Amino acid sequence: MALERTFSIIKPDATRRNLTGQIIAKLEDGGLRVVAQKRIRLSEDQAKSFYAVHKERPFYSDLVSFMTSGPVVVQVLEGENAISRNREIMGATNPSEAAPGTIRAEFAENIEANSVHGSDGPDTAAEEIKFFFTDDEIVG
Ligand code: RTP
Ligand code: MG
Repeated sequence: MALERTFSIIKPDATRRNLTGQIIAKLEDGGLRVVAQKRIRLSEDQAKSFYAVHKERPFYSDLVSFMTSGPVVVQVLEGENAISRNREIMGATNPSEAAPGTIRAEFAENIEANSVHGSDGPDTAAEEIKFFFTDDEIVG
């Protein structure tokens, strides 16, 4: 299988606890390469638009508040089957259901403050990468 790219966010609960390096180590140990990265503060508009797919869900406004509550690290990750590989390394959305050794099992605080985001398919990966990065910011 050819190299694939996915989009990742290290969420505010993780940057607050200074876990960025430990999370990146798990991504790299899992076979992914960071090919673009920046630390930013999401605006309310960015968070609302990024999570627009969830706008009818009961947790939407809490999620937008959480995602704007502190710095995030946005990344493009590259590797074989990067999209599904990243979701394996992250673990289940709810840390109480996440497999041992996954990022969420080790670091997530709860189902919302769950330390990382990863794209869920090729179309969302492409859209999410474009939302945060220009082509010349990605160095494979
Ligand atoms: P993500 O999009 O962040 O990679 O996470 P995911 O696919 O595992 O989960 P998704 O269903 O897409 O939900 C997006 C994010 O919303 C928050 N959430 N809160 N309070 C709740 O019940 C609840 N459910 C989801 C989490 O931050 C989740 O990652
Ligand atoms: Mg999702």
